[in-house]
Amino acid sequence: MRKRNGFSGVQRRIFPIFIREGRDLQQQEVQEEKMSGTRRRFFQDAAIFGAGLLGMSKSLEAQAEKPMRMRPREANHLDTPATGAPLPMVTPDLTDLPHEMDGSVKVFRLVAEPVKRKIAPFKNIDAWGYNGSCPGPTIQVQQGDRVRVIFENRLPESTSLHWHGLEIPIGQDGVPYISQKPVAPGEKYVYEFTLHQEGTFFYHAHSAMQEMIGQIGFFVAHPQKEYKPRVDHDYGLMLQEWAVLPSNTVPNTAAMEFNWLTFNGVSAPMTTPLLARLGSRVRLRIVNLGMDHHPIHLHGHQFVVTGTEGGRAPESTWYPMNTVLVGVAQARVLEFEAKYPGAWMIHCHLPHHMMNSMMDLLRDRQIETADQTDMKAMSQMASLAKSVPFEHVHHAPIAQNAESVPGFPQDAFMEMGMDEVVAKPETYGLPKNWSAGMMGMMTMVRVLPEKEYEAIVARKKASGTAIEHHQES
Ligand SMILES: [Cu+2]
Repeated sequence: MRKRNGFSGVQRRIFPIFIREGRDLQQQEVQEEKMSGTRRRFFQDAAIFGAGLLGMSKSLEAQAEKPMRMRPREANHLDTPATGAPLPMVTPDLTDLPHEMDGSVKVFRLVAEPVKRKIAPFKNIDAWGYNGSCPGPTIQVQQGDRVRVIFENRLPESTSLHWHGLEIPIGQDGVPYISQKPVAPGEKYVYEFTLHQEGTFFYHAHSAMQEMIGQIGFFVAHPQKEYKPRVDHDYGLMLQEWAVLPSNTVPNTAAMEFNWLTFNGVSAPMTTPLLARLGSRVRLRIVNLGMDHHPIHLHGHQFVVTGTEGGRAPESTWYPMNTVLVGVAQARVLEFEAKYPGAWMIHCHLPHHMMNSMMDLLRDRQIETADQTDMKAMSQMASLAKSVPFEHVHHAPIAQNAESVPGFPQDAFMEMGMDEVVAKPETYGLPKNWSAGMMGMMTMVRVLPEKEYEAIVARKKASGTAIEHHQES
């Protein structure tokens, strides 16, 4: 087994002290033995999972006897970048901003403008963003690049662009009145700088209310020298929160109570699952710009934080975690080995961030938390289903005497399946009613054995949803 893909690599990261200091080899061997036991079990699980999900278990059993084989530079990207080129980050539910070259300068065109965003199948909001997108399109460059951003303001008020975390000349810092004149509606402004850093950054308007109505986007600087260990998948998630009153579309940017929580501008179950090939190494970059700090939790796998908004962190600072607090204006970069097959949740663990606004859905038909009967609730759900795209109105079982129990209902009646309306290649093969378990600031990483992974990639290709990157050739 090649070290890069094998568990010896994982082991190096899990037990760095034994290995780095070259001592206690016996203990290392014990761990190695434990690992191979884990590996056996994990292949058995893989075979069972494969058989259950898509009925493609034949070659999996054979695979279980062989070491995993990884393609070089495989990725969530269908077109593998040329050797030596950085693996681009994929920002699900958003696009990348293309660029053109002016000599050796990478030239981007960014337009600030109002954006209508569907954040759930039954909820549209009037946000502001860039180039028709909220958050704005992802900018990806490489450390050392000379970057020019031709910025145009099509908002009804003045704005500017701040490059969060970049060490660039003061004239490029984008703070109104301090480092530049505000860019008036209809005006253009050109930002240009050379990037000496690597890491996960972002751009945003440097005005509080504009930030809260959505004016932010990823700015990723890939390192000149590839990070070690290299990853097979690289994903970005932008955290935002919105206060939108029932029957309204305009977020209240002064509110402190948020009822819509989004990853990359959409609430679960509209968030597109992240795909990871079983045995691959996954990087996840998370940026937060809102009024709350979000503890982001990954199910089923431990990860290490390999970087912050300040760039790559030394390996000596990495330690196992499964929940990372992403504070406001911070970036946290996680990496993990996708070892266990399944659809594993990634979500903010603040309970109120794990749901969408029932108030907004139900409007005046809000289910009261007292004096409620199953039949009444179901009839409310049924009338709701006429105006919103639920495919099935039902709920998990409740006790016969439920209504006599103080506190009932809590989560009963909250489950609304809408598998069909949010279906896309990445949701293919998920269990029926999966969408009823997904709400708010939530997505999942689907760790898939080879054949299942390939089946979904084929569906993405067929549906034309394959993500294309604008790599220099
Ligand atoms: Cu949260």
